[in-house]
Amino acid sequence: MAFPATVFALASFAAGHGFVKNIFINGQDYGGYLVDVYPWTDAPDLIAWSTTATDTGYVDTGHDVICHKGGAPGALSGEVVAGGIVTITWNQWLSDHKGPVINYLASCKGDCASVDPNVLEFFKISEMGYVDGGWATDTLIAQGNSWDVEIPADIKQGGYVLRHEIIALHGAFQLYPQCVNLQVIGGGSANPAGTLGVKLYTGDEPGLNTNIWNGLQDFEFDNASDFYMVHWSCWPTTNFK
Ligand SMILES: [Cu+2]
Repeated sequence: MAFPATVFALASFAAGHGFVKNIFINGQDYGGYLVDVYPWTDAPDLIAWSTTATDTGYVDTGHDVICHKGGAPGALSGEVVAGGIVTITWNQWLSDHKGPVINYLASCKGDCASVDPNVLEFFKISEMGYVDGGWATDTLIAQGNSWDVEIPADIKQGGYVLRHEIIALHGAFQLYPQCVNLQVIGGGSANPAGTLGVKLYTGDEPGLNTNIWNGLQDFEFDNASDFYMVHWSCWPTTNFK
């Protein structure tokens, strides 16, 4: 006896994690890279980076950390005024995949559509970890799988890659980065130093190698930001949560 095909379809869907399906900026709705559709079609030009992560799974080391597996720049860029908000919306997130949500920018020093991901130097602009008894991913789900990213008001105008990332903390750390091209207008003169994508994490951070499914008793949470690894501060520091 054969199982109905829908059983398998549902099973594979449930095993998936998520991807960014929309990016909203100042009333403009930009489509995300629909990794469940576009790899098999003639995908439209997007501000979102394409990936080959058709399993919507995680990455944890090497080149894939930059902008996920096979990450390649979008052909377009979303225009945002410095100090403005970029709202990232995922198609879904699993409530048991808990951990921080972190946002980085990297200057493209030119056209983001043709930038080499290996030379992008990312600086962190915001992060949330474990706050008031809940993880950032709980907040994301409560917000309809959405996250507002505030672009620093004082950075230099120009092309930037926004690297938005969820980290799930069970077993080996699981990075779920998603990249988007932005054209920042206005702004000031700040030009923060960054870190190559492959060097964002060493893999040895204690907070990244824990399994919160086994409980949190081994960790002190009086400074949640210390917990989850990232050893350089946000720009500007007032965005540090
Ligand atoms: Cu998973």
